[in-house]
Amino acid sequence: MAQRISLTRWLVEKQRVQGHLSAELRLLVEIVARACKGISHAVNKGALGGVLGSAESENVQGEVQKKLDIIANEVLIEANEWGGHLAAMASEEMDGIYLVPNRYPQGEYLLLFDPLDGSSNIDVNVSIGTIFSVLKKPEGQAGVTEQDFLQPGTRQVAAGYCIYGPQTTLVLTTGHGVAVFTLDREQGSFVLTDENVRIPADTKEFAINMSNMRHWDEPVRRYIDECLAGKDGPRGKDFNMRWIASMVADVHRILTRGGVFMYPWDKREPNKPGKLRLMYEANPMAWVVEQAGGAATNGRERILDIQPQSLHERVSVVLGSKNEVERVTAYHAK
Ligand code: P6P
Repeated sequence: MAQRISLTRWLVEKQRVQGHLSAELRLLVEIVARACKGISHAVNKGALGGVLGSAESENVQGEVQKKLDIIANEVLIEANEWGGHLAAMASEEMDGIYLVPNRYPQGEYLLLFDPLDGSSNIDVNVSIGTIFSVLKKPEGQAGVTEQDFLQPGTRQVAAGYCIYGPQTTLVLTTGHGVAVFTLDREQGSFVLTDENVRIPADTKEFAINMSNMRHWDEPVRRYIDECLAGKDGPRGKDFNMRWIASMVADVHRILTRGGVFMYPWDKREPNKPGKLRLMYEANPMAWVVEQAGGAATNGRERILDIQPQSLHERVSVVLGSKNEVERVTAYHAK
């Protein structure tokens, strides 16, 4: 049987042998992974843990929070605030940034996360996940402000997600490809199960919420119509469709077998560029996808190049198999 490599050993080798990350960043990733283990445990209890259903409160997005949204957020805050590797955190579930309390040592990293993405799937036992992104605090300044978080996705130093599905799987990049770790519940540790993940450049599978079709812009309608036309249409091949409505699950499928994921602008909210959040959904997923040989744009420009204007800003997302993303982008350019 192939030797099992734990997340810790893999990170130590990447730090010590290949110099891919600092000791502080390694500590951060290990702590986030441990927090995800805790979240996985709470998610897996479901109704037995009294954690399902609404928390009867709203987040900054105006969305009703689920009990597990708040639990996951608290687990990540409590796991990360004392370690000395962070200066501050930001979360989909919190209006402003969270400064590491003065009683703890201050670090050089900024951690952003969507603590539990896909909340609408919690109560129906469908895969959900945690998405995280790590930036460096700008050099040579004492405090931290929201402005310090507003860095383009190209400045991330680590990013990934943990999907709570039939397996609990951590997917990570530090800029040297994508590695996958599966939680061994008996040992309580993440074990390397794949690395140097590659997304096929072509696909026959698209992921989009079709119920919004009448609201899409013309280029998106054209692309989807051509997929639906199948082998007798301009694409000359039949397409399959998947829509799990948990970004982590749709992205994980694409990382595993290719595909294109789209959450485009639609005219229901013309002043919002899209539904998904740039800083802690689109940027980390875009980096993982690019590191696996895929592409990620907002329909027109590379997501990672977007200069954020606010912490919770939204963005249109087209990501996955490179040749498909490039086709959608070309249709927008016409
Ligand atoms: P819809 C989950 O709420 C989420 O933010 C993403 O994980 C997912 O891709 C999308 O929204 C689903 O949106 O409109 O299909 O429910």
